[in-house]
Amino acid sequence: MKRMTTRLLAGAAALTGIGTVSAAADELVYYCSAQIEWCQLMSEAFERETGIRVAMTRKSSGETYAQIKAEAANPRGDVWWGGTGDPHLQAAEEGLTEVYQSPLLEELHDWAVQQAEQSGFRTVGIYAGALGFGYNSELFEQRGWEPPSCWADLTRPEFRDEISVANPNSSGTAYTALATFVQIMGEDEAFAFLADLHQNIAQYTLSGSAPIRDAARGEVAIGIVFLHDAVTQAVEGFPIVPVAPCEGTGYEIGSMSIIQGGPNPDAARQFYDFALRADIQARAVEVKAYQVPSNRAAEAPPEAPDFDTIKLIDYDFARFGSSDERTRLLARWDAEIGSLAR
Ligand code: S7P
Repeated sequence: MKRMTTRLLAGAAALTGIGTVSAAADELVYYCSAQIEWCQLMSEAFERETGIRVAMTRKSSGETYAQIKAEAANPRGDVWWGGTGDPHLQAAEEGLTEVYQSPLLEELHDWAVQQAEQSGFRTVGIYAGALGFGYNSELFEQRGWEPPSCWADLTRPEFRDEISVANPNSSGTAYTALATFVQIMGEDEAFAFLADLHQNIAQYTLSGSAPIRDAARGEVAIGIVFLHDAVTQAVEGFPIVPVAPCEGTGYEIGSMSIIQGGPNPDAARQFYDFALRADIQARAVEVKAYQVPSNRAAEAPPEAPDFDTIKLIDYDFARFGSSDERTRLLARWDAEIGSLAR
């Protein structure tokens, strides 16, 4: 309707010569940090329903945070959808995102609302996912290896150059892993573990889900990822076995934020409400996205990892989503792990 109105106004302006009508209300600049297929589904569904044209960019969580920060003096994006919650919380603390209380908040699980409350309503939970790893069972059989069941198993010498994980600067998944190890082991022990693990890392990827795609194709044996990303590869038919580590594990509250001062605030709020709806969240399964949805009326797909069977830690989002802590931990990772010889 809005699009039609704008077109009619534009047509009238052309006929009467009264100047131009801004097309701004007809557009949404959408930054997406979930898997590309889901990003596209959301973009196309929103365009189809509203007639608002969507310009989409897909980047990992840490990269999108950095882009929004770099653009803060002249914001280009309207809404940031998906990606792990920590960098959304950091953006909120730094005033890079806008306060908005959607009328749909009352339909959401407590954990999603808590994410909103914690940020002063500058972000909100849209899905949840538990961290873990997946291994290629065919490779394991061929090599006669015992399957890993704990984080500690990943430092076994036979896994040299057989593990892939992302770089926590670009990837929200890898930052969740870093914060998880710190919470399970204590900070110095976690960095000692990461240094041992480094011996087995084939590569630190840009994107958080790339490691399990590498494992699926047999380029490495193990990928450290969110469990739902491992499930996606298994559902695709690859010989991937997801593992919820025995010591316990962290999790993400995948989040959404409206960018402060973005060019199309009305369209951003429209998208925000749209993305919180149960019928929209339930469509994730169409693109094999198996996160747990935040709207209580959107059923988690049967393939989604069952949180009740996973030993989840009480992830400290306030600490690990704070600007100082995230900046400090990433600097320590760069100094002590990213700089190690390969
Ligand atoms: O693939 C889906 C997903 O695991 O990716 C998001 C992730 O943060 C984006 O990738 P990066 O790790 O590269 O930032 C998660 O929020 C989401 O569940």
